[in-house]
Amino acid sequence: MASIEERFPRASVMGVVNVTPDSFSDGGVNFNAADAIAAARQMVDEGAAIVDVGGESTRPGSAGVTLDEELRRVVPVLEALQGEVPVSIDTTKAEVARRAIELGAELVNDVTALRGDQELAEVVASSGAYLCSMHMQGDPRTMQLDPTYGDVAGEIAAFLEARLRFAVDAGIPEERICLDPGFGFGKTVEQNFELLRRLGEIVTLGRPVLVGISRKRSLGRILGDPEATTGPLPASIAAAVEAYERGATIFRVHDVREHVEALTIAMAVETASGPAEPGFAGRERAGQGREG
Ligand code: HH2
Repeated sequence: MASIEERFPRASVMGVVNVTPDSFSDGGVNFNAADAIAAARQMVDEGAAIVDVGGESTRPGSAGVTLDEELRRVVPVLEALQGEVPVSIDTTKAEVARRAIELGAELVNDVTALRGDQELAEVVASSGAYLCSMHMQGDPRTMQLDPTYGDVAGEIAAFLEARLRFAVDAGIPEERICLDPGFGFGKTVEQNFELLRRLGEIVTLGRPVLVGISRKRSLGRILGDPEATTGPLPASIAAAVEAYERGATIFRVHDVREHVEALTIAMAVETASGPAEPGFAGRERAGQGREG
């Protein structure tokens, strides 16, 4: 079975498909299953290596949804995409992950880093799915009230290393795990930017790093709106390219085509040999030429 770095070479884009009425930047846009399915197909055509389907918002202040409601939202989408679009499931619930894997999901994206549902580690371990293990201080309801760190990058690196060990001890092979510092999950604007600047300290843990900074509110706040709840696309792209330059591998984004284009340029600069072969699964289909 392919390691996560073989399956998702640097840089790979993960498109966000929120089947929710209340996500922080696109709540309601893909709440209807038909819209979510169409959005997922389009993301792959635009070069996404995988789409991350989620039925529960984790925005600051959110309270969560029941298991039945989450399944009701994501199952029809997963059924339609099965065998056609590579899917990751963004869930903290073992039962949702189990159903999603049955329906073809290859990656479980758990924002609790296996600290929530006690059954989730076993579901991932026994299925052979990939795992994204993310840092969060507190929980979505309260995480932005007063996030506090002595050394933000150092503490998050130590946390992710410990959660990696936990996952491996639970039977999930290390080569199937990627790590995510969790931009916006219990972090102030300053902490998010320090974390981005020092992302190399997470990369040195030796696992692929996934970043989800697309549209996050810190971007809007740096631009001068102290009440911003989202950030604009150019700011998202700049942050993604900064993360790429510090070694990030997988980019969880809402605007796939624009990020694929920006990251293709960043990759071409790094390799000095034109766009690298791996990474953007849909590049050929999206008709992006390789000459000139
Ligand atoms: N961010 C969100 C949700 N899931 N997963 C990972 N691994 N990393 C992230 O940064 C991340 C995530 C929040 O973004 P979004 O899904 O657009 O919003 P919401 O949680 O409100 O649905």
